[in-house]
Amino acid sequence: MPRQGLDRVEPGRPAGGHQGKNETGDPYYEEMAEEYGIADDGQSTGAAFFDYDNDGDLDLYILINTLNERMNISIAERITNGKAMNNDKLYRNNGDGTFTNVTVPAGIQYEGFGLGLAMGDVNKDGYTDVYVSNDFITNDLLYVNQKDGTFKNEIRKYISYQTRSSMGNDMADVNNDGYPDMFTMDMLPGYIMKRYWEGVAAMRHSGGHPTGTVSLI
Ligand SMILES: [Ca+2]
Ligand SMILES: [Ca+2]
Ligand SMILES: [Ca+2]
Ligand SMILES: [Ca+2]
Repeated sequence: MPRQGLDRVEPGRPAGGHQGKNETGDPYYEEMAEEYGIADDGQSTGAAFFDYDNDGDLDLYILINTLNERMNISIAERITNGKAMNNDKLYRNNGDGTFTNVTVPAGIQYEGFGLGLAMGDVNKDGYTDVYVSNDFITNDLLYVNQKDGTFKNEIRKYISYQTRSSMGNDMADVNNDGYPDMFTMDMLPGYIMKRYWEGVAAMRHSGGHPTGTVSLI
């Protein structure tokens, strides 16, 4: 089985930006994103290397969170064609020291507000799936690997209840059944939102002067 890395294994050649050891015997690195074709200019909040096509080299998922005017809109049609400013990115490792942006053809097309990224094989089919927690522009995304180089957002099929304003997330198999379980932080769950709007109503009732405080934890 090939070793997972940015490069195919070649004897005597270090992988990725790893430059081997310096004169003092310590490993050292060189910034080589430009050479590899992954010097992405998006406003990213996270990234993960994972082998989505099971060919032995690591591909790259980049989580995007671009501040833009759509963040002031609470009701708006979601962009699901890959053209949103807040669309995440997927780069396929070509195995020759270069990457190709395969975001749209791979089905990574949902507008987001990405704050958390986790990888795991949620259906135990041998292909890694992707969980993205989004704050409020879109629901969270569960990109299930279709095993043909594409992903499909199947979160409604897998999860009956989602967070309102997701922050970070993680995956771990907490009950040792072989299936990764998911944990997502919600900044504004329903009961907090209720307190918030009660506070706003009280403020309006008093002529603009707050009658109490609303704590958003
Ligand atoms: Ca790969
Ligand atoms: Ca590859
Ligand atoms: Ca899977
Ligand atoms: Ca489990």
